[in-house]
Amino acid sequence: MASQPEVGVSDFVLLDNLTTDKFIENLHLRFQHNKIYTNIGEVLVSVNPYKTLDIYGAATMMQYRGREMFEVPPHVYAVADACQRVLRQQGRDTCVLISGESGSGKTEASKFIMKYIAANTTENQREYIDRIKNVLIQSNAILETFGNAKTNRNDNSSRFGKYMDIHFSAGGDPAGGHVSNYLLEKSRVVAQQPGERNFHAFYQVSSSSQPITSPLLGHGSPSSEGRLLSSSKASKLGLSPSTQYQFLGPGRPTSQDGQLFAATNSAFNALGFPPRVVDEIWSIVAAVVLLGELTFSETPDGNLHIGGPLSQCVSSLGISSSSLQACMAGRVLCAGGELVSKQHSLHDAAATRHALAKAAYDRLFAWIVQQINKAIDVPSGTHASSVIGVLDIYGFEIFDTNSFEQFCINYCNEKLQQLFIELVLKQEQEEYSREGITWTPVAYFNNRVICELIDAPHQGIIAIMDEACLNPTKISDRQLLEAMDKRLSGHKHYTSRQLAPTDKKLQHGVDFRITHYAGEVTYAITNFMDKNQDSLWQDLKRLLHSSTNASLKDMWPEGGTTIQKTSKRPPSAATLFRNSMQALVQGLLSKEPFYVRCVKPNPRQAPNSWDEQLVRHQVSYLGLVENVRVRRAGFASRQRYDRFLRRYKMLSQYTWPNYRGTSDKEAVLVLLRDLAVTDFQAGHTKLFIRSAKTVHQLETARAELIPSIVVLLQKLWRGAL
Ligand code: AOV
Ligand code: MG
Repeated sequence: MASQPEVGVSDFVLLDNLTTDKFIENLHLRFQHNKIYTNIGEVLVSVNPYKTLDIYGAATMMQYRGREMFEVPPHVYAVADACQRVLRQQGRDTCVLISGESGSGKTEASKFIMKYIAANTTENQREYIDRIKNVLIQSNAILETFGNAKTNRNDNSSRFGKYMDIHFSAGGDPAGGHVSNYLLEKSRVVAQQPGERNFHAFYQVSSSSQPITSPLLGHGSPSSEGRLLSSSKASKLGLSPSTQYQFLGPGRPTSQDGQLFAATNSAFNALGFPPRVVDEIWSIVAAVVLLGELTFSETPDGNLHIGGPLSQCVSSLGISSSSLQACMAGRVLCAGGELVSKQHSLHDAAATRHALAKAAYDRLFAWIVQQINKAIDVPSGTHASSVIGVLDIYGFEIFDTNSFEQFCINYCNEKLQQLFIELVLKQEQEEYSREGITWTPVAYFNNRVICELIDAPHQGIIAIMDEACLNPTKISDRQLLEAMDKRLSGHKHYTSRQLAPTDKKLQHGVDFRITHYAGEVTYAITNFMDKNQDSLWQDLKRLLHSSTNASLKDMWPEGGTTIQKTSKRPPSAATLFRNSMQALVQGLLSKEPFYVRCVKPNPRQAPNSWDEQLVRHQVSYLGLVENVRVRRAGFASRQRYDRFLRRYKMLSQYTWPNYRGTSDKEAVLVLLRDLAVTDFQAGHTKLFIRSAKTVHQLETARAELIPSIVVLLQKLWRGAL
């Protein structure tokens, strides 16, 4: 690779006199020179440039192919290549864990990794592999349309957690994939904070009634489908780009939304979604917007009257006006084992409408992920042997008002940080002391205590919330907060106004505060009970199942059953989320992890702007300086003596073909002395080599010797020697 002048140090391990100031100085210096990537050993630190850099093209990709991380400048491609190499050479599953706060560049990094992995394939079955690659990459476009939105932190913020497994054939080529999605922020469907938008899909479909002048149109069949939809279907959907819709807030669709609409349709086409299904998906999205426009009033004879675009709304949902009317006017309940009808007040009707809109969209999203999985699944008959997992979650976030969704999102970030601490900081240090390696322990903050505050059985916040939800008498949000206060008083990371009466930043009876690893967040308890219970009237499920929109019907199979007199309460939203996080962590633990730690340079999403305080805060809570300390005292390689000896014994006349001494450890030390290798420490059972370069040199020497050894062995076998 053409060597470029070094800016600062490209690996923090090489910094003289490591301090947080020096760390930030190096990060800033490199950022100013557009060197957004810096290593900490094999951990990659990435700073969002908020501008397009010419560092992701095919030529750059070629420079990283098959190269060791220490041979090439730090880059997200180097991480992707290392992942693929471990997979190909050792047959081990790997994963990339991308973390950082909202807007720090996680989703972009995940896409670059996928792009690199997809491009780095062999020449076998080119056409088939090209299709798989295309499908994997296009699936991202659909997920972003339906699962991302503009927030005050990020114009394209992921509002769901995404973990994608890419499956590889025995030859090392992508064979398919699987997406797991975590808790979509569905409250956004009906309301957004000032300055934010609803999910992109809503604006894309509303912009579709405008003639689309996208450069993406005019390239083959997918685009003509986009055009077709824009002219005929969109007007049928009854949406107009210039109308202000309740659920869409003050923001109007932009020309970019129009272009992205075409791109989304093109992606649907690439994944093999039939045009009928695509039409049905957009119908549901449009119907959700129209649900927000319905008005409720009472007729003189006391019945519910629905005004607004009712006929358009029900036609898009594929249901009858009368059935929607019935579900808004009242519901059937099971009380004391008997089914009874309950009439809705106007307020109940509006709340039911909101619940229906959220549930319809949430289920639509989950269903789209299922369809994507069918499209990218490893075809039967193909043997997929290993996996690279890419985790791209919603980043840690603090808004003016933080609710149940932020609570879950920030908990997810705590779990990921805990995984990083366990694997990178804790286990590494524990191994050193176990092996008797000379070592000064590095102090770091272990956020396990915060994870437990949230998810400990019986005592954690989730357990307290679930208990309240199970209570036969209805518990209010305020009562829930009181229960939490009672059980959590004295916990260092939990505060409420009741526990700290002088803390004027907290509203009495409403707010509680968690001191997260990444900062203090004040949560408003309002709606925690409802959001955790997350129940939907059975009538509404039946309503959606009755749809003539075949996709919508398919999304609500449980609506096909009769109303049950006794239905078991399903697990709460927080419990489901906690379980899915625990399963995720278990899955990740079985893979060899690589880390990308993303840093946001300023809160304005602006290029060339550096907010020292913001960066310092992230460097601190990500534990980056501690990471360098552990790494510095750390070692690039550790191997059991017997394995090391077996692999390298041919490199010394004293150990080849056999060492005549007493132990493997002794043999390894003789071998190293003969090779003049000094940057190691000898543990009780393992050898620790400090630099990756030394390991590389050993590997090269071995590779050079192998052909002559093979010749020698052949001669031996033939009795020629
Ligand atoms: P996030 O995934 O970490 O936030 P994104 O990956 O969406 O953040 O990045 C936010 C924006 O920063 C992108 O839309 C790009 O405009 C810009 N950006 C990020 N990385 C790069 C890069 N390498 N080069 C150029 N621009 C970049 V969130 O989903 O809100 O938690 O939770
Ligand atoms: Mg994201």
